[in-house]
This record gives sequence, structure tokens and C-alpha cells, in this order.
Amino acid sequence: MRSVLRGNANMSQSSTEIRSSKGGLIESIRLRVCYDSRGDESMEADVKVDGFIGRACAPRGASTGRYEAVSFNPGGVEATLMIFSDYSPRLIGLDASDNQLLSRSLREIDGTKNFSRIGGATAYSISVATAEAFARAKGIPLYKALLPRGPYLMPYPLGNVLGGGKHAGHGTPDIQEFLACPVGSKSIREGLKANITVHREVRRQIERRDPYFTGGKGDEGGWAPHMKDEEAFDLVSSSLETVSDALGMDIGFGIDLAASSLWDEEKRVYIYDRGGVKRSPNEQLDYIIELAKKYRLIFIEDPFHEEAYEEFSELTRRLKNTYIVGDDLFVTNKSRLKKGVKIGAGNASILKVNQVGTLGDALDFAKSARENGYALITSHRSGDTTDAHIAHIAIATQSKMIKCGVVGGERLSKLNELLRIDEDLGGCNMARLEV
Ligand code: 2PG
Ligand code: MG
Repeated sequence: MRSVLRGNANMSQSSTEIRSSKGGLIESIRLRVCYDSRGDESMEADVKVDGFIGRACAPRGASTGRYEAVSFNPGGVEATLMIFSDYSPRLIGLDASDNQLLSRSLREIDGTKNFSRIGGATAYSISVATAEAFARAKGIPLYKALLPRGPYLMPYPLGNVLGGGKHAGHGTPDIQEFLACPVGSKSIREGLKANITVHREVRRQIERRDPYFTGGKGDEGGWAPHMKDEEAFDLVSSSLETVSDALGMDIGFGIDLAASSLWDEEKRVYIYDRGGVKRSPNEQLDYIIELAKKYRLIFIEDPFHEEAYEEFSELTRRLKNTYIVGDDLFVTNKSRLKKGVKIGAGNASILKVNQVGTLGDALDFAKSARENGYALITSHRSGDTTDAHIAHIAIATQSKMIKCGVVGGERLSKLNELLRIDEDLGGCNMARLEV
């Protein structure tokens, strides 16, 4: 294997490219700094396989879990680029079809638990770009490269229609995301239309209550009104009902509390700052059960903080027909999932490739979740890019839902890609939900 480090004079400042020439394998890797939807720095990779380029740009979260891979080396994005350039020749010549091998190689090069040396954004962008380059070289779509034999089912779109927490400004709800999921839709197109209609209806109802509403949105495109949680629940619930009736379609109500952001470790309470309420773990459990019953929630993500396995388990026992979803709890990490499986903490998991760092590890996590009867929800990040890869990853991991907003270019890039995949498959049945 021959590899050459081809740096430009200013390599560490802007980008770095490594090349080798050998057929069927990773031929070259080029990295550059780019920006996500929040304007934060991110990393993009161009990987060449058999002359075909795959490109991926890493997303970034705001309400990140303690156990996630970190995006960059603590020295920042330029330092990350610089450090990686010393190691990247080791990846040239690897079999591009082997996601697991690439994953292991990236971990070996990094040598830390959370990619704090070469950066999770580097690992993400290279692993996803490699899979894309491989698919292009084969002339097949990415989802088929990742799941050659199917079966292919369409995930239900789960979209943020109103939000607060770390994704929006002062005066917005404490709860991070109020979500719509068109569980009665028969096709992805119907589902997308329904979510867009809900998003519009939510705005209409906000304006009816607040004539001074400016139309402000949170990071993911959900409306960000000056409103407490209780009012937001009533408003979203009423919007869902209006649209369900108008379309004659069942539309489910979901929430992401991102409760690690509410949890005060020292005082051992959940602090709902904007609402002026504190809840002990037991009160939080009662509160969630009350909300689930009152609003017929079908999806509850991170109702407790990221160490609260026991509470997750208790809630899962007590609520039927609801997805109890671990995001910061599992962080797309197999060993954290294993701990959850043992005590029945949750029955579903978010899948975010950049939480674990590499596509190979995320696919491995997905396999383990499915084998243990956990439903998967492939998800965007609040700071995202116009990449569409997660549409393919959701199908390839047989995810029940895809959480990626409702409107906004970096959200619709994924949703529109699902329409193209649907067309490619000649019409794809929707996934089977358990709620
Ligand atoms: C979440 C995500 C995406 P972030 O908490 O589920 O909605 O937010 O990317 O900020 O972690
Ligand atoms: Mg979440």
C-alpha cells in the first residue's frame, strides 16, 4: 500500500489531503473545516473510492450526552486537522466496503474513549463519506449498500413543531421538543405533508394567543414562542387534533425532555427554570405519567437524566403503548444499551452516528438494539448540515422513525431524500409501529 501525504502549504489552517492509488479501496481522503446550521465549525470529508467521491459533513448537538464522542480535539478544529494528518495515511488502502474495519482503524488511531484526539467529527465524516463513495462506485444508493437484501420500510417522520430548552431562547418552554408523528400515514409523502400542516397550524395557534409573536424558531425549526410548558402542551395537542380531523389521519404526540439539561446533580432535582418548578425523581416520574395519559403521548425521549436507568425502567413498566426512548442515556453506545436491556430501561433508542463517532459502530449498535427488541429512531442533531445520509441510515437500520425536524434546508434535505428513496423503491411501505 503506497500512500502520500499531500499537504498544501497551509495545510493545518484549512484542509488536508492524503492520496494513494489502488483500486477498490480507499484511495484518498480530504478533510476541510466547514459550518453547520448554527454557524458552528464542523468537519467535512471527501473520500475517493475507485475514482468516486463520497462527501459527508458532521452535525453537532447542543444538548449533548456526557458519554458522547466529542467533535474535536480540545485544541480546536485546526489542531484536530493537524493531528489527524499525521495518522490518516494508515487509512489509505483500506477496504471501503468494510465499515467495521474502518471503525476499528479510526478508534485505534485515536486511542481515546471518546475521539478526543482525532475528533468525533473527523471519524463521522470519514466513515460516512467512505460508505457513500463505496455505494457510488458500485452504482447503488447508500441504503442498499448498507442493507443489500432489505427488507426496506419507510421510517415515520418525527418532527419538532415547537420547542425550548437548549435549542431556543429565554421565555420558551423548559421542555426541549414537542414533536408530531403522522402514525396514520400510508406513505412518506402523506406523512411529510401532515407534519408540515401541523407546523403551520402550530404557528396559527401561537399567533392567536400572542399577536406579538415574531415567528421565531429554535435551532431545529420548531416554533419558539414565549410560553410555559403547560401552554405549549395544550397548544400542540389542539393543533394535532385540528390537523388530524382535517386530514382524517391519526397524528401522534411526542416529546423530548432532554432531562439531563434539567437535572441538578447536587440538589438531585429536575429544575424547570422557566416554569419556576422543581421536581424530585419521583415527582418527575409522576409528572411524566400524568402527561403521557393526558396528552396520549406515543413517544417520550429522555424523561430522566443520563444515569437514571432505574427510573427509565420503572416508567417503561408503567406505561404501555408508548416509546420510552433513550438518547443521552444510550448515546448510540452498545455497552450503555446492554445495561439498559438488563433492567428494561426504555423500549426504544435514538441512533445518532456522531454520538458514537463512526458509522460502523452505529450500525453495530443498531443491530444490537433490534436483537434486543428496542425500536430505533435515527436522528439529526440540532446543529446539522444539508447532508441527506441519515435518510439512508434510517432505512438501512430499519428504524421505526426518523427524527429530523419539519422545515428548514438542513431538515428537508433528509426528508426530500426519503421521497427519492420511495420513488427508487417504487413505493415503500411504512415501518410497523408498536404504539
Ligand atoms: C436531541 C437532539 C436533536 P441535540 O436532543 O435529541 O433533536 O438535540 O442535537 O442538541 O443533542
Ligand atoms: Mg434528545
